[in-house]
Amino acid sequence: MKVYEPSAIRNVAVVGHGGCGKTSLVSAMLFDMGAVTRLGRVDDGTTVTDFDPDEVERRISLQTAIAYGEWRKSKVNLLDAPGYANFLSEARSALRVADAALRERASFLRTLESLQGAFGRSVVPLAIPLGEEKGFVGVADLVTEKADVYADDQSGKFQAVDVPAEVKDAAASWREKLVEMVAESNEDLMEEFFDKGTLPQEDFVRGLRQAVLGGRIFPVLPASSLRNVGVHPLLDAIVDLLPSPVDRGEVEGTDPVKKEPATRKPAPEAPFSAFVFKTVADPHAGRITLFRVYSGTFKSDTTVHNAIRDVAERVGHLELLQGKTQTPVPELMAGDLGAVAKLKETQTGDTLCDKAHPIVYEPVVFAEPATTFAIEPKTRGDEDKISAALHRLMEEDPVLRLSVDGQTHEMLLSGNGQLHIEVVVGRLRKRYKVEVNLKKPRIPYRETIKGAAEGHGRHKKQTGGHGQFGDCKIRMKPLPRGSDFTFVDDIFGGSIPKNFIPAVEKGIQEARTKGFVAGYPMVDFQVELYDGQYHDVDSSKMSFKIAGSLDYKDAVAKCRPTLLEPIMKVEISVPQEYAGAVMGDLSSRRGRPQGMEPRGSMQVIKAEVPLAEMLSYDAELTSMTGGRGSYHMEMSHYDEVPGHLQDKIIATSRAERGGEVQGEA
Ligand SMILES: Nc1nc2c(ncn2[C@@H]2O[C@H](COP(=O)(O)OP(=O)(O)OP(=O)(O)O)[C@@H](O)[C@H]2O)c(=O)[nH]1
Ligand SMILES: [Mg+2]
Repeated sequence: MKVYEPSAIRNVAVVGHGGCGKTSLVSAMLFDMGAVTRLGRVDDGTTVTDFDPDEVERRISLQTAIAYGEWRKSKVNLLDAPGYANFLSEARSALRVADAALRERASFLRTLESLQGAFGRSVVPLAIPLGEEKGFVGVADLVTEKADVYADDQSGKFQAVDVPAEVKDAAASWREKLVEMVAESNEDLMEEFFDKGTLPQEDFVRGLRQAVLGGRIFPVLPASSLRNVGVHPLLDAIVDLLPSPVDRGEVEGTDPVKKEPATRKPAPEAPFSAFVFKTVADPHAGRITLFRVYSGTFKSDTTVHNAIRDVAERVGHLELLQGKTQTPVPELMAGDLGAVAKLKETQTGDTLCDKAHPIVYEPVVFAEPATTFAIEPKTRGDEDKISAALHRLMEEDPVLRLSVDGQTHEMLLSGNGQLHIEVVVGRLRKRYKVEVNLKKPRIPYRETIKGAAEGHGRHKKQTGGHGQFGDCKIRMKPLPRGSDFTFVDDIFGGSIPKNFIPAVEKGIQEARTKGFVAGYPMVDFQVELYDGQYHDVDSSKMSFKIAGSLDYKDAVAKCRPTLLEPIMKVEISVPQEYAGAVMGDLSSRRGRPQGMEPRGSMQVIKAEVPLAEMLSYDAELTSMTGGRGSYHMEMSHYDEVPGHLQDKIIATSRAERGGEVQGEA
């Protein structure tokens, strides 16, 4: 396998919204580069980069896959990222290790218009299509001023022809705009342009490259991946115009020993460093680590230093990945992407380097999970197996979280959305042979009191010989939200001996975990123990514990107990045109808007919404926005459940808990 110099490498992430044709385009590029011998199709499950059985079955990409080919002596590394919002974290990692992004859109002319609308004139076509839709047969290249007409057999073969008469005027006018844009991007070219009225071809091409590298021009090209038309000019543009790792310049990181900024040159002779952007948990091959070499040369069969974990990693064969297919390589130079199996300690986000020249690169930051489901094993006793399998899956999926709710004792699985969680459940079944049921998680309601009152608890039993006796009096009052519980010992004069007082508190503590109204923990209140009675022989810790719990019930009943529910801080990101509908929907979920702001082409809506109204939000946001909206939420605070909604929650909880609830509704 050939080893490529940094200047001959292009790392291109293909991004765009769900189902817009990214995987198909990657497939056509690989075929046209001769990296594969047939044109793979998403609909037949034959593409290189949608290789996971779930991807084939669902016909959507679930993870970033890498593939490569050679085009005009350069190595083109393609990162095919998923488009659906559920898997955006994967796209984030892909963009991190790419030097350029190819943004895939569905329709050329509409795309051009909307892009120019959003980003202005700097979005320019480098070619225009010959024909539309099914009649799209080729492209008129605005740089070479030639046209290519493609064979109708998806072979990608084409004939160079003169620009056809019907697009000649359009091509000339676009070319003129392009030359102007290039001239505008550089002062020398501007002068030349004013002198001569145009630019010599050589200067134009050089100026175009510089303008693209400098981010002053965003080129757009028409192509059909299914019909394999117009893909060659796209590959040419990748090699000619997009930055190589060398163009990207030095990479910034931190020296973990000196704790100061450090940089690395993307050169093969520099000290070695690489960033791990993804981990795949293969049930057979074990852990596969995907990395980008940022500096130096990574050689097979060496030992490297993991600068994050401060451990040595023994490295076996380095591999190139063509989707799932691995090809061993002796070494990889700065800028290249590759994989290595069976590293022991290394995780996604880690930096590998030369121990003598330590450096750490900033890890990719992932959004907090948006959705939580409760999971239960289909077969009793499978809990340990499930948790072990999920921990393996969490290694490759940093967004996934597993926890046990302290209050409801449910096993909770959190991820980016319902689709994400369903895919994980599918993997548990297929890879690890364990089955789980998904349920909406139970809402961790709480209870509190709204008034203050006194209570009296007396426990007295006289059965034959030794009796039981404890008597206590408390004052109970509400505390601010979030204060939980305070116990104040206000006994003077020994009406209850010191050694029994903790028993009273214990009795109240135990009783409050069972709530009063609906069996949820009672919070945000204070109890002040101020009086009581005891008996020299019959009093015991147990008697006072029982008295304490009776006292608690007596007081709570008079303190207007009520239910609290968790309120979430929700952030929703949707394309502008859906913002109104999403806002309207939030208000039907008892949401309180907290503001809206544009972020790129998206609107970010912030609101506080009760968790109870958000349990199936993922599916509904997907259907409201055609899969283009994403959201995440985190716990904000607890708030009282509105009166008219309490009865149902109380009835449900009482039915579930049988006779365990203490108070009367
Ligand atoms: N008509 C038409 N359909 C296309 C084109 N490109 C892709 N498709 C179809 O669109 C569907 C989605 O294509 P993919 O290539 O999987 O799209 P994607 O962007 O990779 O999708 P995700 O990775 O799931 O976001 C498939 O059924 C393709 O056959 C195209 O140029 N024209
Ligand atoms: Mg895809």
